[in-house]
Amino acid sequence: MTIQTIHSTPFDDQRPGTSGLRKKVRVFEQPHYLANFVQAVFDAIDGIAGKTLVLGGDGRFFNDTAIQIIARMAAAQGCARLIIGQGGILSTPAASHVIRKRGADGGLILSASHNPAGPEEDFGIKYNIANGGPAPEKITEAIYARSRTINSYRILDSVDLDLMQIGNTALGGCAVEIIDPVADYADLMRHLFDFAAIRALFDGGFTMRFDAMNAVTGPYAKAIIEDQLGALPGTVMNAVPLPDFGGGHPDPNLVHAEELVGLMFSSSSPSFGAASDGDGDRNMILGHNFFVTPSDSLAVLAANAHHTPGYRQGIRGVARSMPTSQAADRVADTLGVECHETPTGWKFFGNLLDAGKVTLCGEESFGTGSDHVREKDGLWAVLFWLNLIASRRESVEQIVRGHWRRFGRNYYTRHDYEGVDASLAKAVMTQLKDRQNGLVGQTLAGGTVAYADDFSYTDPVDGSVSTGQGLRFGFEDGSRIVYRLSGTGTVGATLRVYIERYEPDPERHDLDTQSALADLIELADELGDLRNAIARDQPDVIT
Ligand code: G16
Repeated sequence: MTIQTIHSTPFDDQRPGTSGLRKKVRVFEQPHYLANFVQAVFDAIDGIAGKTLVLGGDGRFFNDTAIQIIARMAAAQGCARLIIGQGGILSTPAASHVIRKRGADGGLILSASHNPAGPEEDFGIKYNIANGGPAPEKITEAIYARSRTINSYRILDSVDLDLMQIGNTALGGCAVEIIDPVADYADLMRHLFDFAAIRALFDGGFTMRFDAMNAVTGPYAKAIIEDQLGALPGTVMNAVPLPDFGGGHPDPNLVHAEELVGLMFSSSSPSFGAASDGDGDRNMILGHNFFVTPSDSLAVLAANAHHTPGYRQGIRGVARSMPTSQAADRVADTLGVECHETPTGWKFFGNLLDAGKVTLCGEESFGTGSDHVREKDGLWAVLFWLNLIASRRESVEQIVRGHWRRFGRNYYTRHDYEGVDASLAKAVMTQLKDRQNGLVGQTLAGGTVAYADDFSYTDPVDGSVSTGQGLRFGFEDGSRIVYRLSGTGTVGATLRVYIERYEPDPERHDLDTQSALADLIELADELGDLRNAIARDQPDVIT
């Protein structure tokens, strides 16, 4: 086997976004595109020689091709050990766990998360560090800088690895271990949650559906929910991971998980419904005729963590991304624990988790997780809810309504305008920023503006500062309108508008969310002048 040095020229579009580099498959298929980026990662981390790297992805189209290229590059550059999920499969949280458990130096996770897959759809790659979490900005910026100057990479001239054969093999001088992608993760879950109580729940006739959306969580959910917890066969729907996710859009929300949503909002609904996304880090929680917003889910888990074996000792603190509703803040306040507000992106939770400042984290974008790994974790959230249902003997709706009675309700919605011309979206943000000048103290939609700013975050652990993280319009009663441009899309720009209002009065906890927020929604359209500026009458997706 010879080591080849391949000459290439830099690409200027390899800056990692909110969660790694995400592009159309056709972009990744360009000669040298993936290899250049991987070389930029290796260079930015001072090389891969002597290191252990975990490798896996969500099984989408191009996953196996990419794994073969990365493995041969790592082997050519002195990597000591590669740990790869069988078939090239590892859910994002499982990859995070394997990195931690095996003491690896890092990992490359191949996924474009909830974005559709297939030859004409999306692919992605991100580097996770030794704590199992996404690389912080310092590293992603170094990768980007290197990608702009790179002019060659080294790769082993070898045959493909057999990714299906569990066990040890070698690639040049690099030891390669193909592992069962589910086993370690399932073990971890067994330690965190009361499997006996959940099993008793299912034995007693409790029913659920978990929609794996033909993406990576199918094998994980089948092994844990059906085989280990005893749920009826067929509980996991769309359980077979497919390279194009069955042509679907594996984003677990009310719009894209329509099959599950239809079932949960019908008379034949099971008691509990849940879904995860392409790479298994997102989750949606549903009861019969009842949707739990991700922000509420975080708050409920924080308030009830003591019901589970893994968090029986209580939680140290909670962190949420800035646009996530402030429901969890109220719980933290009551529990007397720390509460942190970070920019969007799971990478910002890593330091807080490592420093033991927080135990639970969550984001409005259907992400919830804890210090058990350094990624958000879809199936973990589902098991947490099952544990709560089993120990409280209440339905999803009863648990959430009880939570609102105790803490008040944060009505919350997100409006997404997708595929907007990037320059128009930028102009909206500039215009909004200008509007913020002198706004504090003024009355808008009957509320007094308490602050109007561009969110910036100083990491309390390493002091790093991240600016330009979203425009906030906050009111004295705690209501907020936030505007942000997504960092995960691959076509044009996605403008996100997040709207929130706190309602302490239990008599007013039954309103439809869009009606409860109607005046703020109107104000948000008006402030952004969205009808004129991007010529859209309504959002593409409302969650
Ligand atoms: C990623 C990040 C999340 C973020 C989400 C949405 O999730 O890991 O932290 O909240 O994107 O980001 P944006 O609003 O910039 O599109 P995932 O599930 O796509 O990896």
